Amino acid sequence: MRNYEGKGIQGLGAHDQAFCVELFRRMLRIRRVEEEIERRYHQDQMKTPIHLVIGQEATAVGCCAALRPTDLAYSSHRTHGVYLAKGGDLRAMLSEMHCRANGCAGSRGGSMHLIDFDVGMAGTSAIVAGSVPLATGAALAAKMQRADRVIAVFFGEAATEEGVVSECLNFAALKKLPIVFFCENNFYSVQSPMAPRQAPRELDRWAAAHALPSQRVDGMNVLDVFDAAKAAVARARKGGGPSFIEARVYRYRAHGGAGDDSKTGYRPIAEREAWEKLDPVECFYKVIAKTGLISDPARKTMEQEIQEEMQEAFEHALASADPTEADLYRHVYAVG
Ligand SMILES: Cc1ncc(C[n+]2csc(CCOP(=O)(O)OP(=O)(O)O)c2C)c(N)n1
Ligand SMILES: [Mg+2]
Repeated sequence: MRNYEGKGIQGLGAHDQAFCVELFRRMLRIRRVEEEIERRYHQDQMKTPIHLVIGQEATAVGCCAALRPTDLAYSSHRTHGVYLAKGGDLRAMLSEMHCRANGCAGSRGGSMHLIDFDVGMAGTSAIVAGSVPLATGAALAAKMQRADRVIAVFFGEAATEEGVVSECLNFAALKKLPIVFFCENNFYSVQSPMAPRQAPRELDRWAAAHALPSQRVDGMNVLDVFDAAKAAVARARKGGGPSFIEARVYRYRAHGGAGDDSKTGYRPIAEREAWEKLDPVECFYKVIAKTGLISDPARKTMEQEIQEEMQEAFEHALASADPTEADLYRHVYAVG
């Protein structure tokens, strides 16, 4: 519970109580959906690579809670958390992962390419840093159209090793674009730790050198994330320009696929275990339970509702039709 200490009365500060319970429900839902994806993954019915966010739920939920449905979110290859936190349709996500015609990307993308324009989930990309210039372009469009729209883009710390991210920070600061750059720093790129990849540097300070407000938050603490995102979104909406948030997090599972890969030796098991004590879902539950906002029976009901929704969504995906040959030629543009 270290991560909720000193945050005002019993850790919740001035946040609305129902809102806190809702943040918990959103994180729990993402956790349970991913656990079920993981449990079923070896049945080989999901024809897609997966990158689980288990352990990183607070970043997506905290930041997306600061966005309106009309604001846009973009994400990296680690997609499920942002998609669901932004309000993406669970059935369409699972259909996509099962390569069904009614998937959210028409079965063309799989887990790494989730999109739901109805709720402002504007897209995700398998290319490290690939979403960052797309989001920056969308922010330029919002500004040129004088639209009341803020863009948030999520990316891992490895994306900051790609030149295009520097270019986007510079361009967004120069043009005062309405965008929040949200870096989820989980310290690893696949199985490479930071030391061989980046000269010792603080990412929040590196970003600040591009002349935009930048801060580091505790990414395991959904309220810290929300507060930082709320301020950054408000600033962008007022025409104050971009911000950068570095959230330190830890993924509890393998880089890709199901299960944990720590036993291959690239990261100490004790390191993962230490971060598991900061579990964003369970630590927050303890805080809201201690404060009397939720009881164990109420949580049980919440768990049951999530289970029912999830099982129905899996069944729906499995019962949905495969794409047909004709679908191959839809959305294809060729110049003769
Ligand atoms: C341009 C590019 N280079 C390399 C890869 C291979 N790759 C896929 S995910 C990944 C790690 C990305 O790490 P990070 O951005 O920190 O995100 P995380 O997986 O830790 O969430 C790499 C190197 C890729 N997809 N795209
Ligand atoms: Mg990383």
